[in-house]
Amino acid sequence: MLVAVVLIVIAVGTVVFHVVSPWWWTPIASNWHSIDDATLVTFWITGIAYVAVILFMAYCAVRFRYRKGRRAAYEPENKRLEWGLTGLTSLGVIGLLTPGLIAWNEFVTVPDDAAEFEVVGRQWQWSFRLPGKDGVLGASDPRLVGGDNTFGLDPNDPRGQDDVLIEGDDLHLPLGRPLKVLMRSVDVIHDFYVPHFRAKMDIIPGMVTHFWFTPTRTGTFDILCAELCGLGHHTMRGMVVVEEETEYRDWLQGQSTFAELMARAAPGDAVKLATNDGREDAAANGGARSASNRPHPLNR
Ligand SMILES: [Cu+2]
Repeated sequence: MLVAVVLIVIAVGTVVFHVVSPWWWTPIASNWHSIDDATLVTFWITGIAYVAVILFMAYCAVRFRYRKGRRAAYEPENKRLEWGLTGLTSLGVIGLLTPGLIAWNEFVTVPDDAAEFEVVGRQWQWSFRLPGKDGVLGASDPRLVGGDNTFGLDPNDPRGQDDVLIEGDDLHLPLGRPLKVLMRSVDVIHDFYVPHFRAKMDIIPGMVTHFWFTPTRTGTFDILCAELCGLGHHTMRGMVVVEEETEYRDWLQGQSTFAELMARAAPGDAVKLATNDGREDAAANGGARSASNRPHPLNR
């Protein structure tokens, strides 16, 4: 009897703690309510299954407890029970998978009017590239990554000349516009994650991954790396600032383009972009090492 009471207290306590928990999601700042809904459905299904299994255990502990002289009946096959459990489990699995698959399909199906920007992951900092006046990102190639071309942009591609490069500083984005995120890594697997946007995606060296979202409120939000990517993984933090279109335009005006940075760089010298102090340390501790020691492709 004591076992049954303990089991019921655990089940009820867990549910009560979930309801009054001090930990909950950050207030959402993007269009991805469907991702929150999918998570809520998961909570409901796993929660109901959890309570049902524990209550069944408590019931069994009382109903089938030891009594002198009583023997268990041996029943190796019970078709009705097996079909029932198979059907119930299948319904549960379908309920768990379907909302996620629907949300995932929306997450990677980019609307035609989405504007593009790029996130580059590197041990251990985030860099960003925004299209310039032509609205198009220029070509890039991992083989072009070098000391003064940390993004590996093709210097011969005219579309890349006006690309705006942000390294070691905050990413600014305009409010209310659908945005397609293109992600590249120059070293290992990273994962671009903004909890307020409910959005995250692995970044795999050698390929470009993507998703899309629309920022729905202004503010400054954390960017994290959700993939253990080396010793300095915990320092791989960044900020995204969502602001009104006019403020965003003003900020964009003040940033350097690829052409300006290349013109400013003496041949062979590393370009120093705006870098926050803490993040500069992280990069100096090995983050930029692999990239900066390679000869620049133009000087070979
Ligand atoms: Cu990382």
